[in-house]
Amino acid sequence: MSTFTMDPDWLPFHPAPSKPVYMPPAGAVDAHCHVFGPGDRFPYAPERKYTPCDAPKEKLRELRDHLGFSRNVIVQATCHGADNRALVDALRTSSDLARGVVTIRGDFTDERLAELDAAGVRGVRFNFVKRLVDVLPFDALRQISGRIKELGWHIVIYFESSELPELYDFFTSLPTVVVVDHMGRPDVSKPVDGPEFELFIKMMREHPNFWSKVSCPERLSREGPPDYSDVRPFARRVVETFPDRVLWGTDWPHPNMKSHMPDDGRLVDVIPHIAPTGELQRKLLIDNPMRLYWHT
Ligand code: 0GY
Repeated sequence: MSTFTMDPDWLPFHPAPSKPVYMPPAGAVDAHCHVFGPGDRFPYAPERKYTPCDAPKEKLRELRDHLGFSRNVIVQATCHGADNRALVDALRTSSDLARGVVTIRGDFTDERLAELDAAGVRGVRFNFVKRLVDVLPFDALRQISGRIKELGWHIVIYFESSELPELYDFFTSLPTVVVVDHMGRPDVSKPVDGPEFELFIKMMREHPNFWSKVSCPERLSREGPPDYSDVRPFARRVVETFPDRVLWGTDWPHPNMKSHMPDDGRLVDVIPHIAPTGELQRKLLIDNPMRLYWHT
């Protein structure tokens, strides 16, 4: 009997994703995915906002191979709080094919950070989505930014587009490379050249240390699967405008999806629509993530 029971409305990941029609180039990196538990071995955090189904490293690897990817970047999800053990275990057993982005607290010692670095951690995630976290300790985040800069790590930020005006100055004062999750979650019912998305584009344009993940059409779309056609113009604009600062990820196992659970194969099939040339695809899937996470 498992120690944890997933939330009653939790949607588990797709049991048998299709094989993508689009074949990623050899060496492609899925730069945004998670591992959950298993809860019996790596307990979920007491302060979590949701209890997911277990999504262990073995399943992630199976998916990686099935979709035709070579490497993963595993991002700490809020259900594990700042307990990064499941993620670190996945990195240490990955044969150098995975890197990590963790959550840390101000009281982590330098030794602990060095251990994370040795395991393959290359960044920290600051989560500003209010349904996922309780507090935004700006001073602590600033202090953490200074410490991880010394390690050559970067910061991943996750926020709702409606919050960007308020958070803009804080974000643009961060001293490292800053990677924005899911294009800053644009409201895709608004125009792609409207003021809301323009603010995000301006942040990218005026701050060359900013990168974006062009991930999660399934979260942003109003039209839904399998094409997610309303999200494509947003992602394509970002890829074509900032080809050297974009990353792509599955977001497996798709926490907190309520409308539907995506078929990961169909998500991969969105890639050629947002990165229409071989060169853009190579940058998005290989050159950029390899530079940021494997320092090649
Ligand atoms: C994502 C998105 C979500 C969840 C988390 O850390 C998390 O719990 O990131 C979400 O609920 O939108 O990127 O996985």
